[in-house]
Amino acid sequence: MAGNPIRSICGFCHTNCGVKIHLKEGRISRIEGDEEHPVNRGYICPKAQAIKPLLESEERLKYPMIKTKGGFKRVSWDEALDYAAERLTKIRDTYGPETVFHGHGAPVTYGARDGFIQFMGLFGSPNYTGVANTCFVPRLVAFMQAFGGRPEPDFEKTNLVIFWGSNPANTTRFSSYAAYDGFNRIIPDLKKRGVKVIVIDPVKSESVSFADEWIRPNMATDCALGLAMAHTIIEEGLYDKDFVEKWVLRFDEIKASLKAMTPEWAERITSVHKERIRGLAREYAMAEGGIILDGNGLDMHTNGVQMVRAITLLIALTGNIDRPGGSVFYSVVPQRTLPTTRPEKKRMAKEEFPLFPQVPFPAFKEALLGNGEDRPRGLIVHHSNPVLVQANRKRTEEAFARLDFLMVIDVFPTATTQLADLILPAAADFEALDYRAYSSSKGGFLALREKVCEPAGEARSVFTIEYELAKKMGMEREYPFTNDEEWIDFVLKPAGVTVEDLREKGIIYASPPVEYRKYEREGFKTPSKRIECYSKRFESAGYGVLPLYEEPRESHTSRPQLAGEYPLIGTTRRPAEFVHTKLINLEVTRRRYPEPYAIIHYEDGYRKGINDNDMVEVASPRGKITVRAKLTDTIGPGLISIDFGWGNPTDGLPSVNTLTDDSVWDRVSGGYPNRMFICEVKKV
Ligand SMILES: Nc1nc2c(c(=O)[nH]1)N[C@H]1C(S)=C(S)[C@@H](COP(=O)(O)OP(=O)(O)OC[C@H]3O[C@@H](n4cnc5c(=O)[nH]c(N)nc54)[C@H](O)[C@@H]3O)O[C@H]1N2
Ligand SMILES: Nc1nc2c(c(=O)[nH]1)N[C@H]1C(S)=C(S)[C@@H](COP(=O)(O)OP(=O)(O)OC[C@H]3O[C@@H](n4cnc5c(=O)[nH]c(N)nc54)[C@H](O)[C@@H]3O)O[C@H]1N2
Ligand code: SF4
Ligand SMILES: [Mo]
Repeated sequence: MAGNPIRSICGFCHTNCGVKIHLKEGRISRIEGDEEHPVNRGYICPKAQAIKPLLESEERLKYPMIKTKGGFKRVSWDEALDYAAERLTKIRDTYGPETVFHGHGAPVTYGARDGFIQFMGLFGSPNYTGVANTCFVPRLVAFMQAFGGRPEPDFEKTNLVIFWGSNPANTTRFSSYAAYDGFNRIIPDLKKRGVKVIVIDPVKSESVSFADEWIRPNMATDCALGLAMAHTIIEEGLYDKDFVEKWVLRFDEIKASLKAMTPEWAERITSVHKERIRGLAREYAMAEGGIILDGNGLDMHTNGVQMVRAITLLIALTGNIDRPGGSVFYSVVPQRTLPTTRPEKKRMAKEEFPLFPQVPFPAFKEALLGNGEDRPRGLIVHHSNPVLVQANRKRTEEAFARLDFLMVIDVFPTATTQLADLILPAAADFEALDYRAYSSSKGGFLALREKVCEPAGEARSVFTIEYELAKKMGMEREYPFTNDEEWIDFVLKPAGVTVEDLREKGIIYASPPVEYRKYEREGFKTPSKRIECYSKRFESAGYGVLPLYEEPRESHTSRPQLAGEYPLIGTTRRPAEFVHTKLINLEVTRRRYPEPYAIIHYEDGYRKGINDNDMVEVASPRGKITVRAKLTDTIGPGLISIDFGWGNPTDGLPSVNTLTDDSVWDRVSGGYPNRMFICEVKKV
């Protein structure tokens, strides 16, 4: 660390904005956006003001703790790591290394992405699980099969933007990992250029405020909407014929399969008027460079992967792939991936979920609750809060109670650390070195998350914890790094950039600027080198060679016997003021957003005798929670939206995932329907 202010990057969300941290007498005095950082160009969102309160919070975990009969007991690092080594070794010797799992959270930082990954490889377990079933990876699976990669939106050159199941007004998630010279300028720039913005969302989200048009399909019916758009595009001859002929595999079969999927058919499923579906299809097909930005609203449904397959079809038919203004493949900074050693054992549930790159959480959870001899025995949770973020909190807790050993590495006490056998305190962002790679039209670049202060109490950086534990278990010789700086230097070797370089130069570009239509040179990265919306890989995995609309698996139609008792559909919301379960416990955030709300339409409120600000009980087949009602018209009658994030011991408020369903999931990705559950609400 050097200088004042210190240039670093915020890691609260995936946007990873550049920040300048001013110090006064060794303590943070002020935080501002870094105008030289291409992600934010000086802008920072209000959440960044939580950096100092988080680092200085009295609630932080400050030393290792072991669970005893009388509660948690403070221990030294030496005792803690001896204990972990002993428990993990015992599991390995008794049941095999593959019965120890790794549970990760959203990879908002690369520390979160890479922590304990090398450890797992050397320990001998291929079993990684975590939040991937709820976030991004269900969409990634559909994109990988179709195009061999996940494209980024080319906002700079586009002529039409469709935010489909995404709400960047709250989440700042305008891309997966790309930078656009200030994300806060994207919308104003689109407006200045007269580019139309459309939002497709069952809820009137905050992003509707800057949209020119809002399309409101019924929850989880987007696949039908997309297929009917594809039908229209083909029927009206609006597809890019030259492109399709050359690059889209089996167009004739695609065309035949879409024959019956008319806008009339889709209107009955989605409630979107047939002429609006036709209009939307025409606009997208004729935009000469249009973007569909798929969002997290599509992940947490039992038919989410099929929705995104329909979206890939629209992108393919219109040729909006890797061309100016469409969905493009920016270059990526080359990095080494961990672990460096792949265990021989096959990952669990690979046959059931052949297209998913890890063990989907439902497969892990059901195995844990089952009686198989090979069931999971140990879990290392790093940077995640699975008890609150996966469906059906109570059953997740029951499952975790069956683990022989649960080790949780976190910065605060959480609903998950409460169940742990061993809690290890982690250094937070700015207390340890980290880095980040971004894509952009000017090329892929790197930035350093510089350390600003010492970790709270005895907290340690994750790579220090990992290496020290590996040492205790005699695995250190195969470690390519022993601390944070060496980790970064190791993974950035292919880019030829070191921590020292980043300290000296700040932002470093390390891969080439955008090149459109790379497929003309090298084809797509699929087995056939062409676009595989018609997918033999999906078919051989048992899912249908082409996308098909499937009824959501927790709806009134699929559960008619429960429809009377639970006549409403519940969904969950992600407020802008915090990130998942993070920041909620801090006074700065609590002042702005004190508690979770149930957002209910005026009509439902009137019918049920509920007034604004009343406390209401929301019940689902899994359980009940009591929250405050907000009556609005941002949601349609029959739908109720509950804020997601609470439920930690530090807030003592209810978690919406007490209500969500873990008995059904997306067959491809294990996606739980966390955004859709049947429920009832009454005044308390
Ligand atoms: N402030 C803040 N920022 C964050 C996060 C956070 O928690 N807080 N989380 C980060 C993470 S991990 C992620 S994954 C991203 C997510 O960011 P986005 O991809 O922008 O997704 P969400 O904000 O979850 O918005 C999803 C929208 O989809 C809608 N939706 C729900 N079901 C359906 C459906 O069936 N069809 C359609 N069309 N829409 C549907 C919801 O009503 C919601 O408005 O945000 C990141 N940024
Ligand atoms: N109903 C419903 N469920 C959802 C969602 C939803 O919208 N609705 N969203 C889903 C999505 S998209 C996602 S990504 C997941 C999010 O799931 P998670 O990523 O598991 O959720 P977070 O709350 O971000 O948990 C991160 C944990 O890491 C800790 N932490 C913070 N900084 C550090 C650090 O530097 N080191 C370590 N070791 N720990 C740290 C935090 O204290 C927190 O406990 O939730 C999913 N679940
Ligand atoms: S929380 Fe705000 S400041 Fe931090 S990375 Fe996300 S958008 Fe940027
Ligand atoms: Mo996420």
